[in-house]
Amino acid sequence: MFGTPRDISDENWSIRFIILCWLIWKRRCSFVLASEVRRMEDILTSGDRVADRLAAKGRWLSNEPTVFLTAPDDVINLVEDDKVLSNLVRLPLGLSKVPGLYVQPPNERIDKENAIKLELPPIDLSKLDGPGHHEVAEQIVRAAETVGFFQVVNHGVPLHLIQSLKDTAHKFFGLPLERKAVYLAPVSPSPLVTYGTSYLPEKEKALGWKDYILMQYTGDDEALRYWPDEINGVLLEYMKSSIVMVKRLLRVLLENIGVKSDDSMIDVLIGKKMVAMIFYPICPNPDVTIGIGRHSDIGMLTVLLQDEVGGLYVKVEKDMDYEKKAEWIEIPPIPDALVINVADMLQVLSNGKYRSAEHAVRNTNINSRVSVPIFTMPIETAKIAPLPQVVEKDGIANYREFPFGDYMNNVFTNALDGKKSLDFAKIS
Ligand SMILES: O=C(O)CCC(=O)C(=O)O
Repeated sequence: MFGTPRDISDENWSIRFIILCWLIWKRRCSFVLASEVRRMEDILTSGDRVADRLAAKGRWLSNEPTVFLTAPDDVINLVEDDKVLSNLVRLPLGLSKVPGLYVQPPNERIDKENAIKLELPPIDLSKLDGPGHHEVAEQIVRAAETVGFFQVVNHGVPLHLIQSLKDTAHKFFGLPLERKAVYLAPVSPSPLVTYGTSYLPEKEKALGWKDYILMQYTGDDEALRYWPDEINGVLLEYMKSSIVMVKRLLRVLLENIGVKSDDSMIDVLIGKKMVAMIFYPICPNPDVTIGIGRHSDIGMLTVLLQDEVGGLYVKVEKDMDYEKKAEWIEIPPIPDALVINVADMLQVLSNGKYRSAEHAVRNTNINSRVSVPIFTMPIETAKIAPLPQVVEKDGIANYREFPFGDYMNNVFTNALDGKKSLDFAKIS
């Protein structure tokens, strides 16, 4: 029944042989993979011409989905296990299931069943300079005081520019990875430009399902020199005409709280600008991921260009009209409209009268989406505190005074967490 001693020894040899082959194969794989990763780390920290070197590694760094999908599971697991590396390498486009690092805890997801669409018509800014001024100003103020988000049309930003920007964004993110990887944070030729997926992967609970390129504006010359050539022209033009609109909106909002603003005041309040281009790839499991997690913007006003795909949601706060109806309000795309939202500094200056809205982006499994936000914010040395005219009226200041640079540093060293950023300034 048990066979002869000779038989047993034969069986032992074949089992040993199989185990030996398996061990050699496994050792070889882990050696290859570990060295790949070490070389990646070298590259990413070396400050070398990263593009050439990443290009040479196209086998699994390519953003060709099929190439990535043919990579051994171990490669995917390695990238999956390392948040920072995964953030730097690439979203695994084309996967049929999102890797674990992108799966959000249930309380961070956006449940579509728990959301309503904001059906308010967009505000027509062409009427702001005519007899309709009062009515339009009231619409802007009401929106800033309630949801903190509104959409505008006839805003003065040329429509051909908006279309061209969307096309440019799709083209840019469609470039081979090595062309974009030169802007990865550790190796970017300028601190003004950063490419990545999640903003602070080492601190976030799960990664965002997106890619972004973030550019600081410090002047035209620097923008033309350091922002990617493929996008700098159209982005600069878009930013400049958007800023004209931001100034008009800001004047209306300040006037409503009794503050007469002049050019020098506005220049301080929106003296710092950042522009991002964001790409949300099609997601196989949009119910468990998030494009950008819950956050409020840190500056004054944000101008957002979103394409026709949708996915932008505002969190309903306790005292909102929508409180009993839903947890989220969807801001649907409107052709030719731009989205405007109130950010933290405007909430502070208005002593809480204007609402910096907590918002997030949900992915879809139907289309990839692009958006282009322009963040306007005070210069870093500006001392921010509720404006005296509002404090006098309210009888109390709800926020302390601080330099904007300190606020910014605090936000940029912490993971996104809804409106927690404002705790830095609150007097409780
Ligand atoms: O992509 C969007 O619609 C929103 C982007 C956003 O919230 C941000 O970049 O802060």
